[in-house]
Amino acid sequence: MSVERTLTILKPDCVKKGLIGEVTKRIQEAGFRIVAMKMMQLTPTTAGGFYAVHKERPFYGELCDFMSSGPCVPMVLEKENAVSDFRALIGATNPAEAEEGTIRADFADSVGENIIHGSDSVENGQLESNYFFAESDIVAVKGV
Ligand code: 3AN
Repeated sequence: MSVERTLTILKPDCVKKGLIGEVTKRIQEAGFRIVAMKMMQLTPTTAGGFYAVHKERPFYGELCDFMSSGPCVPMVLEKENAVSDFRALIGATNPAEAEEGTIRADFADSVGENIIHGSDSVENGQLESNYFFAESDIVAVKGV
């Protein structure tokens, strides 16, 4: 297995519920290295650019409004097999279908407000990391 990068976003509902610490702890305890992170507020336009792939979907407007409704915390994570291991850690998009013990099963309210994002492929992990971070923002983290 090779070391991969994935992009996560602690979404506005995660921040509003005071769960930044709890969710970050789970991410680190699962062996992910945080190699970049920041807190920021997206605009509907920057949220829309990130989710451009969903532009034609009926929930796109709602998604952009939600993602720009408050601060969020994007992070770049590294780990062997990071992309699929992270998707397993967060659980299914719809929290009602997410496996017990996953982040979405434990904290998310609905498919629209589901606490956390995780890239769905290595290629998207890189593209999505580039959406929020310059390569010079990414640090080398060793020994954790
Ligand atoms: P995931 O984030 O699990 O990869 P995607 O890529 O299918 O899921 O969807 C991106 C985001 O769009 C989801 N995280 C969720 O916030 C929102 N979303 C997906 N499906 C729906 C839906 N049926 N209704 C409302 N929002 C949705």
